[in-house]
Amino acid sequence: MARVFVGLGSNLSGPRQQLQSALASMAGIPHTALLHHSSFYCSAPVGPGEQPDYVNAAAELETDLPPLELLDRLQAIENAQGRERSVRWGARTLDLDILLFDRQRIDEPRLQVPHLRIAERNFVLQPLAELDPELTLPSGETIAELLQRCPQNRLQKI
Ligand code: A4P
Ligand code: MG
Repeated sequence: MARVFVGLGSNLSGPRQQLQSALASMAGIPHTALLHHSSFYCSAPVGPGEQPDYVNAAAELETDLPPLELLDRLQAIENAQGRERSVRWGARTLDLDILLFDRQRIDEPRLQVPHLRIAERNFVLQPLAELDPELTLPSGETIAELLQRCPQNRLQKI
């Protein structure tokens, strides 16, 4: 089974409830187990224009699904929770990103892993560090090391 980390984010329509629902749905993905999730964090929005604060978290899964099938399942959950894709980095009810898939590097049109912006975002790294600070990227860097170098945007555990 592959060990996978998924980032969760929402800043519309009851963000905490959106994350709770997403976790419940992720627990039902076939051939997959939801092992742990981090605390929820309130974070300053990164992106265009005025938008509400985000709630972010990370989850640890084990799966027998290939990466693109897992992506399909996660996108189905986003869609079921009313996700509309209009503005890149714009406000959203739910964003589920595959952050790490074992120590694989994946570079396909629909899927790049590790997630390309993982190292710039404390709202991704802090929840991951809570799950496993020793977690290592394919580059050999640990989450704790990345976190030390990352911009410290406003982030607060809820
Ligand atoms: N895609 C490629 N790689 C992946 C991956 N590793 N995981 C593709 C998931 N999807 C991946 O994503 C666009 C396409 O990326 C998908 O169709 C998939 O095939 P999307 O979710 O439709 O669009 P997006 O999320 O607006 O784009 P993107 O580039 O994924 O945005 P990010 O980088 O996820 O940023 N500020 C705070 N505080 N907290 C946040 O959570 N999130 C974003 C979104 C911006 N600002 C934020 C937050
Ligand atoms: Mg996304």
